[in-house]
Amino acid sequence: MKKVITYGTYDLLHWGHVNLLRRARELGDYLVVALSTDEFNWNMKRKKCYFPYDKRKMMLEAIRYVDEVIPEENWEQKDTDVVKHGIDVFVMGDDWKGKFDFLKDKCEVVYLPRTPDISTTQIKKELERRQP
Ligand code: C2G
Repeated sequence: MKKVITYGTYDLLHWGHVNLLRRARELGDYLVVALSTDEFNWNMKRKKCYFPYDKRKMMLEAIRYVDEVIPEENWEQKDTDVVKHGIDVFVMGDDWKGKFDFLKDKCEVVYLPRTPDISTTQIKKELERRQP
């Protein structure tokens, strides 16, 4: 079984996320998503999630392309994750291009083109703009 892993916040889930998950899953037979915890998002990414971890996890688990969701608690866990979970392919959107090449000695590293014209930041800004 060819196992794929990808990481992310996946807050305000949108079609750009689903597009990434679909293509990631197509690279193997099993997709693990390492989902950033609320603490990691705030402490390390200065991102305050709209939805808490358990809701973001539940939504990801409902996506047909996703086989397993694990917590992403720090930047350093990727090395151990790919070994612990027997990962063959590490996938991220190409906004991260080159950032995870250090994993190439453990697994294939693939950066997929981001889906244009959609992002969580864009959704939040558009909602603010529509406020009366
Ligand atoms: N993505 C995409 N197209 C978009 C928006 C996002 O392909 N329009 C991809 C990103 O490139 C990423 C994934 O969807 O691979 C999840 O995006 P985020 O939730 O924004 O992830 P991020 O906050 O970048 O966290 O350790 C890595 C980090 O956890 C990644």
